[in-house]
Amino acid sequence: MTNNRRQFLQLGFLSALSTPFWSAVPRKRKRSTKPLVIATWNNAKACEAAFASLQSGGKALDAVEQGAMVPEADPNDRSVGYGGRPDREGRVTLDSCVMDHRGNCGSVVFLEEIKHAVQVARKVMEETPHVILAGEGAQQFAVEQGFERENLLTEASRKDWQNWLKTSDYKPVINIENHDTIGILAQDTDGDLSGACTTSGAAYKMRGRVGDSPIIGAGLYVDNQVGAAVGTGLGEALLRTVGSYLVVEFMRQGDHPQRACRKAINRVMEHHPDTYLDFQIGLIATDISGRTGAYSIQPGFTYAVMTEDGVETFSAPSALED
Ligand code: SD4
Repeated sequence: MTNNRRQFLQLGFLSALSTPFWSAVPRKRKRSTKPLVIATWNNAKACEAAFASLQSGGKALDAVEQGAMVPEADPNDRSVGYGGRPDREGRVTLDSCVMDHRGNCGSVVFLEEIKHAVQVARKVMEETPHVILAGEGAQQFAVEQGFERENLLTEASRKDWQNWLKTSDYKPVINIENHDTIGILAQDTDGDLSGACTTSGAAYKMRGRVGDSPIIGAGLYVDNQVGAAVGTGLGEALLRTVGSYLVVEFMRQGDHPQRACRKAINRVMEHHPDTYLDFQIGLIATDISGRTGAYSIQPGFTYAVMTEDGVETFSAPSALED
């Protein structure tokens, strides 16, 4: 045996001894090509719109955009787009982002008077050299792209805000004032993943406040080699923990999406030991093999999944119930 070969074998043997078995690279899962959509809260209609897009040959990115536009246009969804609850000055400001299977992303933050923030986020991704546009600049860009300015404050949301002004107590009500933001993930028939998230943010937030929903890694993350995750709830907690990215990283290490969501929720709670009882965070995820999962801190978080078998809404398991 040559010296080189002996050295090589010795090194191989030593490195096998020093490599703990749990750090072995997880087996790559087989990519599913069955269309799938998963969305936060009771967004079954959004799932149906997204799924219809997949079935007519749309890519996952088209699907999540179509899905997110449903609650954006719905005045009864009080956390998204038209009809969303305003900030404490009575102005509706929107946050949204998209991420595709190539790792491209686009986002708008603090956008006013444009209903379909998710479409503007996609335009930022596709038509600009940037990832995020904010406030006036985002609105100017939207108008240049042909979007119309419109008043997004409905009478119902204006009345609620005026009631809120009587106390001006900023303590978002769990599962109510941080409820219904849509985070939506899709897998298309090529097996590619994309995601979108769109919201009017925390009700009665300070003017200028931006949450997790338009921030890649916090509110949404997609890695086409691993899976995708999206969050809802009190955005500050997901910003502090980069929650969606964390879910994807747990999946990369081999965790099932369900376990990955639970571990990320545990991390959020560890990060907020004195306050986690006072807020909600919900996370949903899918991996490339079409397995899905969800988990929240508080009970009450729901999510919808659509496959060829139809759409179904589930209650996510939660840390406080388990
Ligand atoms: C935010 N995460 O702005 C959003 C709110 C939300 O359901 O998820 N509402 O903090």
